[in-house]
Amino acid sequence: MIPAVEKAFRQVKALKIQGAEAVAREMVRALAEEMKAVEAGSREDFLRRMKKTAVVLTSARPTEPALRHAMRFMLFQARKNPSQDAGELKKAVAREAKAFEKTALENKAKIALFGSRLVPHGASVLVHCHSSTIVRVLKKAADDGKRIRVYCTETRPRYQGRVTARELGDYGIKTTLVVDSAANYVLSRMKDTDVVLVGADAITATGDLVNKVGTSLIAAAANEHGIPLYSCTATHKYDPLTLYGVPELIEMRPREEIIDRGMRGFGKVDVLNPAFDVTPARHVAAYVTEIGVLPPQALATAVWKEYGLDKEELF
Ligand code: RUB
Repeated sequence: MIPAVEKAFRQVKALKIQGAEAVAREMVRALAEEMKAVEAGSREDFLRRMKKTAVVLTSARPTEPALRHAMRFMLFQARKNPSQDAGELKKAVAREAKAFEKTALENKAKIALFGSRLVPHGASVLVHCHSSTIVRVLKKAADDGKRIRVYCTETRPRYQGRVTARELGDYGIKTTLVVDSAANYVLSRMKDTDVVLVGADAITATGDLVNKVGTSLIAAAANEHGIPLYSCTATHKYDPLTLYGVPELIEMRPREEIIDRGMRGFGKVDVLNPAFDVTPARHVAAYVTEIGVLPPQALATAVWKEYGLDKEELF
């Protein structure tokens, strides 16, 4: 891999670039950069190398269907015109990477519009982790003149919630940072017009939500208090492999994220550090997507209806 692509890979792996959307876009750019530098002897050679690079880039975050989807989409686009030689393919891949980015931005604007309509004036909103989509929804609500209060969980162990809190605070939105375990306390004081908003890393065929670890606990508590939880996400987080019985992998992160170098006396202690967890569909009020606000059970069908069956090679 060329140095710039290696750097992108390292940054994604180390969570310096995080959030499903940002990861997918960065890797599409990286794939296009790598393919620009490749000297392929033939169309077949080009496509073989492209697939190899896509598989390597995907391995940076194993639980990122948006990333897998983006890589599949790029391969599918590259393969679809058999008359293109290696030189033409190079240009086509660069074009597709730009188109991917454009569509992602357009989708996000639609989700921001639909999602902001679910946030009433005067509402309190609880959010978890850092989702660029959620930040966009909340900024849109603020742009529309709604006065809202957002509670951000810190999101241990990597504190992505601090990023959210800073971004919203800087935008002039009233923001409160709380420790993760205060989520139930916040929810218990909410009124029934308030909402919980989270992003998504993956959505399964049965409508379950895979998102930052802790989401399922917040969702269960929100359900208990009668507060709706919406997941705002582009439909490319839907993982078609789950339709064929493939379980969603949960990425395990290193122990050093929890037991850092300064902590003594933990040599005999094991650490479990899952990056994500699964929220059952029954705790998700709806998915707010670019094609509309969908109940979890309808999402898979709606995606198929809108975009057709996923005929791309699944890996
Ligand atoms: C981030 C996370 C986000 C989703 C959605 O986890 O769980 O909620 O990725 O983000 P991590 P977006 O920090 O481990 O990547 O809406 O930006 O796609």
